[in-house]
Parts: sequence; structure tokens; C-alpha cells
Amino acid sequence: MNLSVILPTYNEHDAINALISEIYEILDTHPITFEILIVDDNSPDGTYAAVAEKWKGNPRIKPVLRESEKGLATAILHGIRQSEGDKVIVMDTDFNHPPSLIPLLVNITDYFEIASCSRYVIGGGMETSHFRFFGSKIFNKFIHYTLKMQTTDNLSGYYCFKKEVLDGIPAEKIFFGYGDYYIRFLYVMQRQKHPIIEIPVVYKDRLGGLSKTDLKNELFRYFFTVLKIKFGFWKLK
Ligand SMILES: Nc1nc2c(ncn2[C@@H]2O[C@H](COP(=O)(O)OP(=O)(O)OP(=O)(O)O)[C@@H](O)[C@H]2O)c(=O)[nH]1
Ligand SMILES: [Mg+2]
Repeated sequence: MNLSVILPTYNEHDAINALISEIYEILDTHPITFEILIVDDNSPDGTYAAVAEKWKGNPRIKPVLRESEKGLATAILHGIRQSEGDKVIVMDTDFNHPPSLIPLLVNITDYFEIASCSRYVIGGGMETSHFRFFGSKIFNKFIHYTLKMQTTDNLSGYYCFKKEVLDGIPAEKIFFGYGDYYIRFLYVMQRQKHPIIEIPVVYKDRLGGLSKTDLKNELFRYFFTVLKIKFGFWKLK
């Protein structure tokens, strides 16, 4: 199979089926084989049931229910491990990340192993919050100087990669926590010299539901993630 799209959900009942429909319509016009995995952590708002009911009998849409475990990064890894595609796309499920970029992500990963959407290359941005846009920009500069990262947006959660880049890697050492997992992912990929390209993205407003990001907590978590990598308290092996 060419592509697996992984959609981690927690209380995304309002947007998820519209998002799946949009992704499906886009991919259906391209000559590729694909599946869409929805990894839901038993959302109290019934996200899993809404997906399972709407797409019953469609083999390309695979709702996955995690009943005991919770957390964004482990949900994504769970999806990756269940996926059958040679390439994987990961994105938010609330329309922050525009599905219209999917064809470009799929195409460009024929040439680069990882395509990472960035708010901080020309053409990128955030319609949602100026405060978060500039706060995140400054934090990305800190990551750049501290870890010598060449990527401009190390907090992106919208990306496509060839699954083989994870071969032989203890991925559970990367995929834990919240958005901090992406700093570890890009750090490892850059140290292992995988070709990465960034493409501009403009984040849109979330469609319904509530944010799961607790900004203050996340900032501390991201900050300590960077320091742990820098001073050798986090290592892949
Ligand atoms: N499976 C799973 N998904 C999660 C979890 N926490 C967050 N997500 C999903 O991760 C994505 C990012 O969460 P958001 O709340 O949108 O975070 P954000 O984009 O920083 O915040 P907004 O600006 O409000 O959109 C969404 O698709 C969530 O449904 C979790 O514990 N488990
Ligand atoms: Mg979001």
C-alpha cells in the first residue's frame, strides 16, 4: 500500500467525519492506494462510534480504539505500527492542518524521506493566534541554537515520511508525551542524515471541539525536552 494517513483523536466528534471525507475525496483523485487510520483514546464525546458508524464497510477507513492507554504521541505510534502504507502522513484532526497539502506531501516524499509542514518558511503562518505564532517562533529559534536543528518548525504535527526511516529504531523512545515527541523525531532524523524538506503551511482555526493543549505545561515540557537532549539525559539507545 502506498499511503497511511494517521489521525489521532480525542474528543473530535465535531470535525472528524468531515475531515475524513475531505481527505478521502482528495486521495481518491490520485492513483495511489491508501488507508486512513483514526486512533481514538476512548473519547467521551463518542468520536470512535461516530467514525465507526459512518464508515462501516469501507475497508480504507480504519477506526482504532485504545481503551486503556492515552496520549497523543503513543496514539500516533500505535497507528504507525498498525499501518500498512510505505508512507505515513500524520496530522491534527480539527482542520488546523489543511488537507489540501496532502498531494504535495505524498509527491515530495518520493524525493525526500521526510516532508515536514512549517509555519516559519515563506508562505507559512497561523490564522489562529498571533501569540502562539510568535511564541512558537521564538521557541523554535531556541531549539535551532541549542540543538543545531536545521528545521524551522520543530513543533509541527503535520508531516509525511517513508516508514522505513523508523526501521531499527526504538520508536517508543521518541513517541511519548505530547508535541515534544516531534522535537525528538526531527532531532533523530537529522542526526541520522535523512533528507528532510519543509513546506509552508498556514494553520486554520480548529473546527469545533476544545483544545487539548495546555500552553503553560507544554512550554515547560518542550523546554525540558530540549535541555535533556542537549545535556545527554535523553538518548535514543
Ligand atoms: N488519540 C489522542 N489524540 C489526541 C490526544 N490529545 C490530543 N490529541 C489529538 O491531537 C491533535 C492536536 O490536539 P489539539 O487540541 O488540536 O492541539 P492544538 O492544535 O495545539 O490546539 P488548537 O489550537 O486548539 O487546535 C488533535 O487531533 C487531537 O484530537 C490524546 O491524548 N490521544
Ligand atoms: Mg489542533
